[in-house]
Amino acid sequence: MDRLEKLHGKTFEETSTAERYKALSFLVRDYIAKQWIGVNQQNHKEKQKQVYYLSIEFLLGRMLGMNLMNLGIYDTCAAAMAELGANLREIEEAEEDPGLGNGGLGRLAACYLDSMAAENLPGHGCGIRYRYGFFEQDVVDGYQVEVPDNWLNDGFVWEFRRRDEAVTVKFGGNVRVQSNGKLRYYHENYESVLAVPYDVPIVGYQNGTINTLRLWSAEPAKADFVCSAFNRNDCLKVIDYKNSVETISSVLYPDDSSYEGKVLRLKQQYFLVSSSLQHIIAGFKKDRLPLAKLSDHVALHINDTHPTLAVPELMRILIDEEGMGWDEAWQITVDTMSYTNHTVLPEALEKWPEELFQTLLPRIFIIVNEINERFCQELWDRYPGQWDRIRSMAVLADGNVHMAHLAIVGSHSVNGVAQIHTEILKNKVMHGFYHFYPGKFNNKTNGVAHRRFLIKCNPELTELINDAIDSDWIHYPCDLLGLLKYENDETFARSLAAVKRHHKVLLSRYIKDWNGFYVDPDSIFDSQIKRIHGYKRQTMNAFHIMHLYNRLRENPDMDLTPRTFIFGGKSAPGYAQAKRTIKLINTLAMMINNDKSIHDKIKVVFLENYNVSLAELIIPASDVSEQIPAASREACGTSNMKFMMNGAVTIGTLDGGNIEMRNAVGDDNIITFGLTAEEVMDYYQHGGYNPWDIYNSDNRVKTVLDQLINGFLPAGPDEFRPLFDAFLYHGDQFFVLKDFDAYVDAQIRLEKLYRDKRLWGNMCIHNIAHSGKFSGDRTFTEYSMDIWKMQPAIPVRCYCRSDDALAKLLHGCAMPRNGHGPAAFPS
Ligand code: F58
Repeated sequence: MDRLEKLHGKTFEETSTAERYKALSFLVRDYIAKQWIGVNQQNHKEKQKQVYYLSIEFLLGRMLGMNLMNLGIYDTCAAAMAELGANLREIEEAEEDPGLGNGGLGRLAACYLDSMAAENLPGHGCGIRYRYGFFEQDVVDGYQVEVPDNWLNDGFVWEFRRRDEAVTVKFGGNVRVQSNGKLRYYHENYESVLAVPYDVPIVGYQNGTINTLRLWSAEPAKADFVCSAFNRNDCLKVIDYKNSVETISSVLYPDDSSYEGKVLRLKQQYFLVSSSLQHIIAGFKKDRLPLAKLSDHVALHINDTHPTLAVPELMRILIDEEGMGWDEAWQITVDTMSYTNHTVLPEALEKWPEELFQTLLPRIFIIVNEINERFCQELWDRYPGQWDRIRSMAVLADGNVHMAHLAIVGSHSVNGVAQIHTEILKNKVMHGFYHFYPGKFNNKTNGVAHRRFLIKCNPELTELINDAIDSDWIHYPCDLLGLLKYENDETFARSLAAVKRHHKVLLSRYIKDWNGFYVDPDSIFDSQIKRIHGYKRQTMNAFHIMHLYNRLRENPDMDLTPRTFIFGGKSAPGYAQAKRTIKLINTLAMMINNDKSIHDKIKVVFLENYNVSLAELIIPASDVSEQIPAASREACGTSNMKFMMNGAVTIGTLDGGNIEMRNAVGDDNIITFGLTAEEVMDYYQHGGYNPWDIYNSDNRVKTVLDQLINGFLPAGPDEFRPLFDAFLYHGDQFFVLKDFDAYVDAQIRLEKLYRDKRLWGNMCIHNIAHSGKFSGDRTFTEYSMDIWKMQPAIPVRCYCRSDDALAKLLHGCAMPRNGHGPAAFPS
């Protein structure tokens, strides 16, 4: 109260919810800061190995509620707010989602920060503090419109600016080489940019650990940053310079279709790794540790290819600044770095034109060139005369720098994010590298933060589980298997259904408020929430809806369990087909939701501006989780796991994490369909698929596709022509038509299962019970032990590293607690 009055100069009653959010958050921030200081001092003293997770994205989600929960003071705080007549949940909702990410890989980075802190492991994030987030999605007349995401408008309570720890990052210029027996490289005439860190504390789950997410902001480096009042041209130059510097950290994934856009993206990548590595090495030296032993004390993780320049940057620091020889520096670099691949899509594997790279980063280019030459020499020794093979693996080839190749060559570990994805990397996409470095490749199936995506967003389910099997599962997620004994327990099933319905009512209210129409909580809530992309096949879902609608128009009395189809997701701003898919979904919504003749049997909802907070609302409320990518294209997926934890049943293809989910729950508890990854890849390799065959033989497909262009849909005459063309004239790249029949059939099976309440309830229980394996704590423990060679402070617990989890559970895994409890919260 005191803090609130001082901060806003108003009485409690006079303040808005946003002001209350701010005052409470500042109070919690103070509380965290005190503990944080102690933890950092301890880290320095103990010289424990630290891991730094380098990532261009961190999709954090709201922090107040999570921090309160992790500190163990949520209930106290909720009660205190209630006493004042305020509602903590409403206050939490006043927090803006920090828009520092776009999709799965960014959210995964945030999940691992959560797990590392919860597991008491000193693991920190390094990223960029974008002035504007990815973008805010408005839907206008059914189209996605990108609005700048001004997430910092009211400040970000959780960050601590550390101007005193700023470092300088150098771009452009030239390199002077001097040889006095030993070659020395001097980078000259460069442009300096100041990287100013903002630290965000990452609070561990009720264990006293506080790690750090360090986000860098670009600022002008020149000390004489003043313009003479008499010289207007000088002034304009200074302003230009300031703007060009600040652009580096202004927005995530700037449009890279132009040369300038590409320069900016590469600048961002180097800015991130150079500032992070300078800071890490300086800290290391301050602790008086020998650089030769860097990898014993530091692990640097490259999250997708964007931070790959960490490899040459570490080489630069070790050679140019620390005077080390190449071989020693290389050994240290490889031992310290590890890399995760998140995609097999060829267009998503980054490469930069050599000329652009060399101009922007002349010293780094020399190092990359040397890495390439040495690597190609090794390849030549092993595969003499095999030019094509060597070219396909080179770091520099066809005038480009191949970032994934650089990341693989410069790391001791390369991992995929699901078993099938790792196998595809090993046997197809990166086969040459696997042949050459078989020991580097390993799998780490993704996992998600069950604290955010179950405990926090679904307290009712958490309570139900706690009542049933006690709360140990929170620390040992595999204990959820204990729920299996509630199969066929009517009371439990009823309670579970009541929890689901409660969340469906909440989501239905949100839809009424935002989309303006009512959806029935007693209909099946069927959700597909993810980036909008061709390979994720939101179009297939839309075509199935059109097909159902066609059947209903023919027979309005058709026996169909009412269903609400929910979509959420952003399209990349330059991705025209994905944007058209959004327009298609919204067009269907407008047409179907207003058609009285079908008696509300189906409804279509597109939720604007999908983000972490919306996911937390949608996931607990969903009965069905749509995970339907073209097999082999989805590296893993993570929303599939979040839905599973909340008792939704998956309808999905045999791809990514779905396969391991099926292995966990068994065929009866997941609905799978469609081409296998082998079949899809076989078509890619050998051809043999003609979408016209399906159009001509399957009347359902013909009708739906024709409706895209024959005026049936209330949209411009040529609005959906490019979609029609993509499916028929451009080969249906992601096999939507090919899988359509199997998908319709799977949907029929699903509906039949849903109608059998007892069966469906058991499926939900099975899914929740087996979801412990997909907690990020399991994945992160595997990373820490297998890749980073760190012993988690808490001994390994029952994380289902294999399918013998049940056995482990039966034998009991009595793991000691770490003994840190929450400190007293100031009243
Ligand atoms: C995602 N990748 C994968 N990339 O698609 C998903 O299967 C996986 O579960 C997840 O990573 C975590 O491993 C992803 O989110 C991007 O957003 C790219 C960023 C760079 C531009 C192109 C999209």
